[in-house]
Amino acid sequence: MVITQSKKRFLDEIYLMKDSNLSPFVVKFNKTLKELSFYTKKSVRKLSDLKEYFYDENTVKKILEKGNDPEIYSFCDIERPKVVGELNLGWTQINPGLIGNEFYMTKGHFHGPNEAEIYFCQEGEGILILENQKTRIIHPMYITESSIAYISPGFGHRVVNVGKLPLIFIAIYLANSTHDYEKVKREGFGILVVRNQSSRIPYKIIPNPKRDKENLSQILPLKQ
Ligand code: PAN
Ligand code: ZN
Repeated sequence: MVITQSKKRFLDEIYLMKDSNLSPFVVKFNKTLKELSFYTKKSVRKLSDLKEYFYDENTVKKILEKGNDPEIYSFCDIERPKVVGELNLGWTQINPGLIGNEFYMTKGHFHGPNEAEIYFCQEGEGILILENQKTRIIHPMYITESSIAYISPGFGHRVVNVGKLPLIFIAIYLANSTHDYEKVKREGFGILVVRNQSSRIPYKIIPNPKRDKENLSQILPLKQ
C-alpha cells in the first residue's frame, strides 16, 4: 500500500492527538555506567566497525590482525516514533586515541535535506566536521564542555576526539530523520584531523588525500 505524503501527515497528526503517546520524561546521564539512565537503543562501535572510515588502512589491518579491536565510541538513543513533531535524543562517548595519526572519531553521516540537528558537548575536546552536501565546503568547529552546535539541514557531520579524555556529547534530531552512512564510507569527509607533534596545539586539519582531486573541498578556518 502506498502512503502519500498527505496521508502520512494526517496519520502523524492523529498520533500526536493521543495524550498517551506523548508522556514527557526526564533522563539522566549515568557517569559510572557511561550511558543514559534510560534508552531504547545502545550501540558500540569498535575499530572493526570503522575499517573503511579511517584513512590509514594498513594500520587498521595490523591492529586487527594482532587480535586487538579497541572500542572507538558508544552511543545510546531514545528513539521516539518516526512521526513529524517527535524528536530523538542521543548521547555519545568517543574514547581518546589514535589510529595511525588520525584521532578516534564517529563514522559521520548525512541526514535528509530538511533535517537539522543540535549537538551539546558535555565534556572533552573535539572537532565537529561539518560538510555542506551541495557545495562541499567544510566548516570545522572546535567543541568542548558547554559548546552547543547547530547543524543546519544539508550538512554531513562527524565528531573527532582530539583530547586526552573521553569526549561526550548529546544529540537532538528529528525522530523521522534518515541517516546516510554510505556516502561517507565511499569517500570520507573532505578533511582529516590528525596528530600534530610540532606544535603546542596537538592536532591539525589536512585535506583528505583520498578525495577525488576534482571534488576537493574548500576548507574554512577552524571556528573556535
Ligand atoms: C548522533 C550520532 C552518534 C554516532 O546521535 O548518530 O554520535 O555517530 P554516527 O551515527 O556517525 O556513527 C547523530 O548525529 N544523530 O543524528
Ligand atoms: Zn546526525
